[in-house]
Amino acid sequence: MTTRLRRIAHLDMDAFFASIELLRYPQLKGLPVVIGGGRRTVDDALLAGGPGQPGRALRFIPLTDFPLLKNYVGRGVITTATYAARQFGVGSAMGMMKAAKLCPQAIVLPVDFEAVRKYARLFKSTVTEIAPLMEDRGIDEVYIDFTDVPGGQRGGGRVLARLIQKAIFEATGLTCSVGVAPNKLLAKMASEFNKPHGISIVYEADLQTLVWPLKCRKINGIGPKADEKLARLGIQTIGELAAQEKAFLVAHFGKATGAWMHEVAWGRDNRPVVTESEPVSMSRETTFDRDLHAVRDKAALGVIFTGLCNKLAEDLQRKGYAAKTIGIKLRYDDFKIATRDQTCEDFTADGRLIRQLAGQCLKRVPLDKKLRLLGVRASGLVKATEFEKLQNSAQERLFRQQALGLHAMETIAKTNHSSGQLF
Ligand code: DCP
Ligand code: MG
Repeated sequence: MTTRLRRIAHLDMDAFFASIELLRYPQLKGLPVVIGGGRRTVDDALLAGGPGQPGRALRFIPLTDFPLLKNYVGRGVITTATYAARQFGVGSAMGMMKAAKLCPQAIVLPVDFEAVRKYARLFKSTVTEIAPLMEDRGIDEVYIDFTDVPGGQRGGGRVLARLIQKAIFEATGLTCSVGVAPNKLLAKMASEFNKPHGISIVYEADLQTLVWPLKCRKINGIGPKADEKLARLGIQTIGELAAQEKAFLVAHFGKATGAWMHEVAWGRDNRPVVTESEPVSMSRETTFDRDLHAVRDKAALGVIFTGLCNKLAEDLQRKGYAAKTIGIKLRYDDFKIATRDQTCEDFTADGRLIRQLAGQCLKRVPLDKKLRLLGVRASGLVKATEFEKLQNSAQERLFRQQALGLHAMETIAKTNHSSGQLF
């Protein structure tokens, strides 16, 4: 039996925001296009078309109708550029006016954040369908643990990387680049080696030939400041960094950073691939414009309280969670804080039930002082899909729930009638 090597992939979409625009306007393929500038008004103008041609199909808009960089006036910066535009030296974070000098003929389009989010979700879900151990690293990049995935070892990870690239292209029409290496640090560097639409495989033994010639700045974590300081010390490349004594780096950069620099220069990194962390709790709170009193401002407080509970329920539903525990937080006019919570029999994302439980919490705190702040919190969260599975699989549970629901309503009804109680 062959031993499994640790194989970690870093996947990064190619010219992400720009490639998304090319899906919308395929006639721009191969041309220099930069993304930046104002809102989607440019786009609306394109869509509207000239007189007598309202709402032209986007793919038929003639090239001459697209705005050019040379006509751009303003202080906007470029978020990204197609590879055709990059040949002119145009790229991310460059001022548009400066870029116009380098590539006046480039077409300028604004970012469509909604489309960006949609494609980001789509490519990430395509990855997890094939390789479930994925760490979300931002809008267009992820780490993937290939080690135990079928095909993850073949060709050092090349077979699986190719499969994922193909699946993403089929799902989105977009290309990406993948680096596969023994750890995240090296994988992140490797994904840039063959951009766009490339795959690079790096083994431990490649450190000297592939990694050491690179500039220190290529290490994820060495920013412009550290890089400048390294340069002042005569250290330009990762190889030169690796040649330094650890003690020397510690003396110049401090214990933690110095030791870390030494490790990364030698290609060592044990960080695990961390799959999406689940939120522990969600909350909504509000500070009042003026301090409110539980009895004298009862009506106003009641409205605010119900509003918070409904917003919290919406948050849970939108993000797909249900909560086991509902709590409240009060801040009094003397800035003292009181919290209480209540655990329910089942999970909930229902505004009315949250309001009932939070109301029960409120009965357990002193309400003689004025209040500055009121908050509602949901914790003990589960994914709503898990919750539904639980529900569907046990019919008796549902009956029990209904019975409890009725009981809860009775309790609420009783307390509503008792005097001196706020909720
Ligand atoms: N982005 C941004 N502002 C920046 C850099 C990037 O808004 N200063 C956005 C636009 C990019 C996206 O983030 O499309 C992803 O960033 P990348 O650095 O991965 O750049 P690209 O995906 O555009 O190009 P590459 O092919 O080099 O990955
Ligand atoms: Mg990218």
